[in-house]
Amino acid sequence: MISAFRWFGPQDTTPLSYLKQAGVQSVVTALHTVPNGEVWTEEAIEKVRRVIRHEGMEWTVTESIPIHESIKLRQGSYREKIENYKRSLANVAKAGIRIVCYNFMPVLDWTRTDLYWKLPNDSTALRFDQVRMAMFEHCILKHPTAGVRYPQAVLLEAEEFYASSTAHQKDSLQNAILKGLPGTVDDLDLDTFKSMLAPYRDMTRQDVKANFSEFLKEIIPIAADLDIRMAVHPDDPPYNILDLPRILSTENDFIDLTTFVDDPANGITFCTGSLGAHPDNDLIRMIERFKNRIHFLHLRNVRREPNGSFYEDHHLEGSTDMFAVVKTLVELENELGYELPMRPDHGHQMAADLQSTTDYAGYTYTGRLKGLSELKGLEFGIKRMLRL
Ligand code: CS2
Ligand code: MN
Repeated sequence: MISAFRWFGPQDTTPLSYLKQAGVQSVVTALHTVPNGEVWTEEAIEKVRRVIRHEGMEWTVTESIPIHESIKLRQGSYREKIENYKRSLANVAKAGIRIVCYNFMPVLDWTRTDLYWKLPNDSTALRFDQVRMAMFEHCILKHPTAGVRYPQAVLLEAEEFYASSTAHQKDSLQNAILKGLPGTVDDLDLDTFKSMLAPYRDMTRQDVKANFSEFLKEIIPIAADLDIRMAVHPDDPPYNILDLPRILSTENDFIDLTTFVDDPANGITFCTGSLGAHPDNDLIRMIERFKNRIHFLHLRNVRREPNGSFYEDHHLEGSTDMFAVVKTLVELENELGYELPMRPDHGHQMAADLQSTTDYAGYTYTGRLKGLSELKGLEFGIKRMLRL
């Protein structure tokens, strides 16, 4: 596994020198200041690439070139946005960047109800809580279908929770869910958010899948010609929320992906944190099935709870057997004859992180450094054990 780390560009509070000191070879970044849907120019890409090179590392993975909502909906300016996407891909390829991560989640990227949830050791983690999500949808947003989508017991608990929450607690829940992610969506207010949900009201999963398939049919041949591997990121959480159709949550969804366009350039970001939040996903079987479609690794562990809630546990602890995952990946790399870039996906807020503020929840330096070290140590031991 090639040590990779996400960096949010020159505005990131974590300097590149910290990545270098952590043994990072592969920097994962994007042009975070370019609005979603616009073309990434050669000059702008080159500028960032040069800064990374100057520190002795390479920009090898783009995460993400975001997909404009009009493409997911296949409405409005989607034609122009697809053309822009193709141009961005061509420019990225010119800079020698060959892996492009993206996602196809309507409206939101990953979603959590708590960004600073206290762990027993006083560090904090990201958490998705079913009852708090129901409270947001049913009591704050007043989503028209929340009352029928959630079990009655969950709704009752959510209502009680809402009644006993302070204004500050309600605000922080709303902010956690609507938290804009760097380079993907902006921070949203409730009304804007409602207007973004509206176009999906009558769309089914099949509709969004069809739009995804159309997008792939246009993009993958171009990516293949440019020697770019597209790596779609799974939904997070891997099921529908807010009645929005999510289409990349399970093994069957990824089988569909591979059949839409049967080309290795049409690949996957294997994110164990996102996929692992669904109890039916057998991660080992998925690695073995998708093999050369896996172009980029996000390793992270979640601890699932019986009602669908989960939190981000230590990288080697939680509901996913990380030993089995890393062993299978090491074997896969051995079979493929090349290594995959792997970044620790999120980290706890701990130690020095507790004193500094980061704009990017989950992207603390020390927490991710701990994750990277543990994962690389695990890989080291497995390789020795397998005599590789
Ligand atoms: C990331 C995602 O922070 C994360 O969980 O894995 O935000 C990811 O960058 C996007 O979904 C990929 O487009
Ligand atoms: Mn991920």
